[in-house]
Amino acid sequence: MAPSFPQDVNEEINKQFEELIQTLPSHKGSAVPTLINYKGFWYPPISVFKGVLLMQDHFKARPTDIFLCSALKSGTTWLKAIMFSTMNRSEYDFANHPLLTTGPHDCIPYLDAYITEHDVEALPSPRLLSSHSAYSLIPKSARESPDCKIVYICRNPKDVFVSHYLFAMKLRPPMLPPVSMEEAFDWFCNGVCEYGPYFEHVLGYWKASLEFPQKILFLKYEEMKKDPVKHVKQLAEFLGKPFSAEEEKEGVVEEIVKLCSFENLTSLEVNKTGKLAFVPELIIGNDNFFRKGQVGDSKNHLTPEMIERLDKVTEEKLKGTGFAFGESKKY
Ligand code: PAP
Repeated sequence: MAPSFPQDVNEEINKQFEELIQTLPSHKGSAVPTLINYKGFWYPPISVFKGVLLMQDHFKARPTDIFLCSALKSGTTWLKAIMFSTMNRSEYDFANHPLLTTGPHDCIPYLDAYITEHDVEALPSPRLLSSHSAYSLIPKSARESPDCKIVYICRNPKDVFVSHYLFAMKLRPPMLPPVSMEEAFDWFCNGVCEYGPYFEHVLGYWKASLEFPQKILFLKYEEMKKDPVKHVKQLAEFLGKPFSAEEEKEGVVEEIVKLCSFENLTSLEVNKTGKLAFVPELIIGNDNFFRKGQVGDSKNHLTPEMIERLDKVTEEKLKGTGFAFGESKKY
């Protein structure tokens, strides 16, 4: 594990990991049999959790680091493609772009898992990294650095739940008893989901983005779907790489939007048949990260009662925060 860390750090983390998975509160999970609650958030007790322990105190943020943070199923794959192509736009031409042969998840390492197997210090600056962890659990040095940037994406909870449930059922080992959508829905409404509670995850980043607007850009999946060009420009500006007038005239923004579109990415062989190894025990076909890519598909899966319940939970959770999901009331 973690070849870049001294042996005493590895030993300490392994010991902590073994102790915590025995002692932390647990709950049934959907993709995995059990989730454990660490400092208020639910994790699968696999080596990704070791990564979370490692990255909090043993990751050294650089001022040039850029983090893409998100809860599950909020638009990470899409934003990875957009961030990678925006940041590296002068390196590659669109006809021969790495994203044509590499899945978006392989373009930006998932730090929570990556740190357990790789030397993060060996990555060249500026490092683009992703995390599904809550704001309070991403590396302390990244939170405290005035310069390193965080881009967060959220999505309306109904679509997040449905997207995750369908994904989880594909990943759930077949020897385990199935979990019904009703059961998983109940857990989600009660705050139990991987890396969640969902609302606390979103609100943690939302509040931090209000406090540190130069450091944290908060995006909404639905708004990006409505006007991707505007959001790619906003992202580039935030990351200190605004598009020049010449680039805009040449249609570079539109090229990025087209390259990263659901239609384009799903047409590529790498995203149909390629596989992704987050950690040795978590190997996932790239196709699992693409399903419909639409806003509001949850209405085709949830009953009116479920919609009413989740809308009510959402209203209660957001009361007094000033935050609203993108278009969440329309479906
Ligand atoms: P992750 O948390 O496992 O990384 P993430 O990429 O955040 O998943 O979310 C997957 C969702 O984004 C899927 O939504 P759906 O189940 O409602 O369809 C997926 O289809 C959608 N998605 C993936 N790529 C794109 C894209 N290029 N544009 C829009 N949506 C996308």
